[in-house]
Amino acid sequence: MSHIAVIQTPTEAYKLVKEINGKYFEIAGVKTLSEALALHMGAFRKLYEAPSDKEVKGKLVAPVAADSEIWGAGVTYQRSRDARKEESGIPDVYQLVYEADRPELFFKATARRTVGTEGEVGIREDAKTSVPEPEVAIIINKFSELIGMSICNDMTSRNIEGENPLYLSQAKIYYGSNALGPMIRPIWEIVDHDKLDIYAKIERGGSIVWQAETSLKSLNRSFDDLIDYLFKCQHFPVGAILSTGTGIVPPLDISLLAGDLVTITVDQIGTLVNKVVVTPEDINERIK
Ligand code: DO4
Ligand code: MG
Repeated sequence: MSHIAVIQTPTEAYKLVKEINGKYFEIAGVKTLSEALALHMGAFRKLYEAPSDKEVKGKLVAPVAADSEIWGAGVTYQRSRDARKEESGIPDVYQLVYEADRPELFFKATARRTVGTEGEVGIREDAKTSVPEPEVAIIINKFSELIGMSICNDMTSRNIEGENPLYLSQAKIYYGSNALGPMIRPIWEIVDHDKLDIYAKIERGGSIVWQAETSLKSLNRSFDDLIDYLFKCQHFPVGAILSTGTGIVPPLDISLLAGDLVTITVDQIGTLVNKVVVTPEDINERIK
């Protein structure tokens, strides 16, 4: 088993490597995920599968390149539709988009706005309720070929979105709102990639306060359909990462608190773990 991974080294912020048994190896001919996603899948696969004994040391980071874009799909599972109808003052939009041909797609994050496994995810200081959204992310090259799968936590300020769907960007795009990782599993290594099980839990002070599971079998759209719409009237010279929506939503009385641990596991892909911190309103003045 192997993964496409990104590590930080003393000289490179986002170095693309091949992970085997916890060790990282150089992939000759490609230095970043963007370079990989600018190649046809066959060409990249050849480079990826060529034997490499050049081990590289570094810290595992989110599987992105400096210029990666992360997008989100929404209301792609019945559970997401129902939870949103329950919390929203304007429930019809969710029912309509669930049934429509055109999916909900939104810009979620850049590399700078994304943390990897063991990074900290944020809950907005000005939100009353915040939830994780455990999702499968698909990695697509510039030719719209699906080359791998990863895990995304599409953090959401629930009451802000619930107040008005037009607040979606504020509910979903803020400092600390996106986690991706731990790595990318190449699509050619995954068996039945559209049937994987997804598990999530929130731990607080060592106890599980919420856990749930779903399966990609419950996804209401195909990956091909989502990719087709994502690539309409768009230019993705370095490919794109698309989080395919959540099928797991906590009940209304569960909200994340600082110190919580969110763990998302997807069969054959891996486990993404993130600690929750509060994103203060004046974060812009605090970080250098
Ligand atoms: O409609 C708002 C966003 C939906 C979403 O992120 C999801 O269903 O996962
Ligand atoms: Mg989502």
